[in-house]
Amino acid sequence: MTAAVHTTCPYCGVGCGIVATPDGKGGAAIAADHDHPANRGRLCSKGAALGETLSLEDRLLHPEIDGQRVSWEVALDTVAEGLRQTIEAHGPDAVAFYVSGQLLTEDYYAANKLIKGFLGTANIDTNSRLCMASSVAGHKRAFGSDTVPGLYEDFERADLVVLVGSNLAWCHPVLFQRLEAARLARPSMKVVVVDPRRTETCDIADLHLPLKPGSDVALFNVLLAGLADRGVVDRDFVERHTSDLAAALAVASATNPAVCGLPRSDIDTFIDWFARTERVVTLYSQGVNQSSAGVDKVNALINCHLLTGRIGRPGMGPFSITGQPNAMGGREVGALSNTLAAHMDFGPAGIDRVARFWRATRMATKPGLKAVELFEAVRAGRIKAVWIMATNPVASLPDADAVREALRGCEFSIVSEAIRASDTVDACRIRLPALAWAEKDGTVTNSERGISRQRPFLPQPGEARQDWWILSEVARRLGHGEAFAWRGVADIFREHAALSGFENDGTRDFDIGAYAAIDDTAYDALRPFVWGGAADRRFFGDGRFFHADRRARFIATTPRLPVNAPDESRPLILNTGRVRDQWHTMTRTGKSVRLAGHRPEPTIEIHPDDASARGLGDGDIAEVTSLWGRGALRVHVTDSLRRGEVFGPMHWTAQVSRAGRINAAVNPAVDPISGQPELKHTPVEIRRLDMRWHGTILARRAVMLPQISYWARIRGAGYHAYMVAGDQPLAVAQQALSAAVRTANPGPWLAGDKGVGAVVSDGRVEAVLTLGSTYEAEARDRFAPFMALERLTTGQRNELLHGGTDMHRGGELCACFGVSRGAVEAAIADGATSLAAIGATTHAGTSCGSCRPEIRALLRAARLVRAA
Ligand SMILES: Nc1nc2c(c(=O)[nH]1)N[C@H]1C(S)=C(S)[C@@H](COP(=O)(O)OP(=O)(O)OC[C@H]3O[C@@H](n4cnc5c(=O)[nH]c(N)nc54)[C@H](O)[C@@H]3O)O[C@H]1N2
Ligand SMILES: Nc1nc2c(c(=O)[nH]1)N[C@H]1C(S)=C(S)[C@@H](COP(=O)(O)OP(=O)(O)OC[C@H]3O[C@@H](n4cnc5c(=O)[nH]c(N)nc54)[C@H](O)[C@@H]3O)O[C@H]1N2
Ligand code: SF4
Ligand SMILES: [Mo]
Repeated sequence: MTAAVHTTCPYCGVGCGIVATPDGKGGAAIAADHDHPANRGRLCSKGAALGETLSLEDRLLHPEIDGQRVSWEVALDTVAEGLRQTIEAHGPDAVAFYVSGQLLTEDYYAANKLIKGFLGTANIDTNSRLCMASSVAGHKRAFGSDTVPGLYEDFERADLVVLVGSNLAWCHPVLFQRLEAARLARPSMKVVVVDPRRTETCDIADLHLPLKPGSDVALFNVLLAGLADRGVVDRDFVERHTSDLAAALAVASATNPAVCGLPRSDIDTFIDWFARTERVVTLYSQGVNQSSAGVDKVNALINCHLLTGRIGRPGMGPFSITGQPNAMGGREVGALSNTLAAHMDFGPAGIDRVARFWRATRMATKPGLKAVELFEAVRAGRIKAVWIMATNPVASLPDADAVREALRGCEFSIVSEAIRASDTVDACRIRLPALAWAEKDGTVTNSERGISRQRPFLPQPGEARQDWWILSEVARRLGHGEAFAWRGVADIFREHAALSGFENDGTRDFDIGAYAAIDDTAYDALRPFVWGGAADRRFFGDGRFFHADRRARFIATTPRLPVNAPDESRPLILNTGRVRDQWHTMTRTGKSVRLAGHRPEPTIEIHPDDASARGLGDGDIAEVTSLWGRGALRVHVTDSLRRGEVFGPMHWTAQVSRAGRINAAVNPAVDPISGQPELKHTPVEIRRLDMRWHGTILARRAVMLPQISYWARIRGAGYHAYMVAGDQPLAVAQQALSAAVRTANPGPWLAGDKGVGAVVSDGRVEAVLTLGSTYEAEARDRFAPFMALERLTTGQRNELLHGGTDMHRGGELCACFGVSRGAVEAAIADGATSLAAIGATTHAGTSCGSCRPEIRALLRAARLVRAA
């Protein structure tokens, strides 16, 4: 295989098209697809670095039981027999699947069909429960169906874009770039960001509303009442196509805006802009969904679009942006525990229809457990067999230590995984090797209902198999061969399409029945397409919703406080989320060198006032403690947060840090309707850990670190980088760490100044260690250039041991060209005053563009300094 293959990015829900050209040596060149409607030639830093994630060194390549390699026959027989015995002895509800929005639609369909149609339980939930379950529930309450009405082009055609709880610049960078470009072309367009933090997304905001966490319902109630007061009501639309406005308005009018903690004038500006602008898109993400009031937040903002009739027409509507590449496919196959396939529900008609279509032998007849309760049931022993696919719950579920304990105590834990070691793999008994992105075949659906092909471009490694195949082999062993007799993914896609059209007649939004007869060649060549909607592919422009009376519902949303409130012993609110260059639990982005530099460590961000009240300084190590657990992270002091709130990234796991796994501390409170956990609001306290030394290690071969209070590791080019700290005396640490470094990286040891030591063999640096009583943020960047040299000159050796260089100061800003913050600052100091000028001298910001908000921030800071 060396021809270029058109496929889809495996990361975020934007669903960018990618052209992959294998190099014949296991790698591939990755480029943006210029013809794909989602990105038209754009990629972000993560997508552009996909080529660095393809190596096989960390892959799970053979089935394993209790740490022993076994054949597929043995593994599949064991899984099937275990499921059969569990069901026989304890009933179907003692079995559960926990799956993922990162499965392809065909895999997802197979998992859902097996458990709901043939094992007799709906105990299948997906990590999308943590991601967009509140949107699903909010859509259903408002529209009678889980429909995303709009299209990406609506952002470009809107005159006002409201981003609620979305850090679009970092989490959906290509859409952010499209928005940025649209704004440049049409400067009258306005952007409002509603987020307690001042994120990089605020870079393009005309108005930032840093509301009190959890107060979105109040804000949108106040907006609804404000619109009604100003008479901005589409009376015709409201009368003909909606119901229950009075109750919603009554609650909205009684809402006190003060709970948002915002200046009244800013709220008024927001209402004015919304009132004045016909074309408004309200895009929202995890700041809305991951909340104990998530569903109400969704409905509060949809209410405003229903009142003004601004839905389903160009440039307007509520827009739930999905996180994972196939979050939408998961909704289509109905893999949430409370939904059925093809956008059907657990009503008698839905159950009967799906059962007939599948010729189900043991159809689930009631909804199953939702993610958090599902793992509680595993821990309590009510669920005795659990099968996890394409997700890492020991890192990504709240109260994560309890999840690990649940899995370790489970008699029959199965994980289908692409990689050999993860926090979840480590806790499971049976490990099944799954194919990964470059090898997989099927379809995914992006945030705008766009279905695209993922096509394999690398050979299948080892004995790894695609998830649908593993599932059908187990099904066959359980006696369901006929229902799972697919020869390939095209068979599954046709069945999925046929079910969507089965007895539909316009009663369900999701209908791709036209594809039920697609042949293999056409499936292989399938071009990206958006399903459903009217002629312009939008839903609801005609006012026809999917409740039985075809009307949409206003929902009366009463503001309420988050479930766990801060108190004296835990006065801070822990907010969590993403950073620009890492994807979830770092199993893939963590392999990339160029993605490592932007945020190399797990940090806890804190406001300067809260930091000084606790004696915390930038670079300290702090312990974050909640009622559920704790973590140890690097402190970053920043006024981008409100007082009383701290922020930690979700990405670090036990594989790459000692205690950066933030979900050990995150509370498992959930929304009462959607069951989505409140991942953005945990009461915590933070205290400084007294470290007696800090250090950095760069080593070509991985080092087994001794017991120390803090460590985090990342990739370097041909080496591992460790940031370390501890509370032993410095001399003791120096000895223990240099011994550990030298055990893994043997060779002559050279001692330098200021706690620097290095193994230099034949003139090449094998490892370098620096330890001191204070934290040196720049050490990794200072030593990195030496690791790139095959042979040190005498001058370079002196520099390494006695000086170092600061050419890479400040960490990596531009991941595409490896340009440091220091280099950009130097360009500014040399007179560059624009993005273009910086691009011309350093290349920074000229490729994927993900770093442009940060460059602009540096330019602004420099302007302020000059003005002062
Ligand atoms: N780089 C990167 N991109 C990703 C991912 C990744 O791992 N890395 N993951 C993908 C996935 S699966 C998802 S779901 C998306 C998530 O995409 P986003 O939802 O944009 O990302 P988050 O950082 O989780 O959270 C968004 C914002 O919600 C804010 N927030 C917290 N509490 C509140 C509140 O009460 N109200 C409001 N209005 N805002 C609040 C946070 O401060 C945060 O800035 O990203 C996708 N894209
Ligand atoms: N504190 C906090 N926690 C959060 C969030 C937050 O904002 N804050 N966000 C939540 C959200 S929105 C999400 S979506 C989740 C994401 O959390 P997870 O789903 O747990 O994170 P990933 O690292 O994407 O895990 C996917 C796993 O699947 C494996 N894999 C990749 N491809 C395949 C495949 O084809 N088959 C199989 N079988 N395995 C494969 C990968 O190696 C990886 O281990 O995290 C949630 N957790
Ligand atoms: S925006 Fe980035 S991560 Fe998302 S699909 Fe496009 S390239 Fe992939
Ligand atoms: Mo997500």
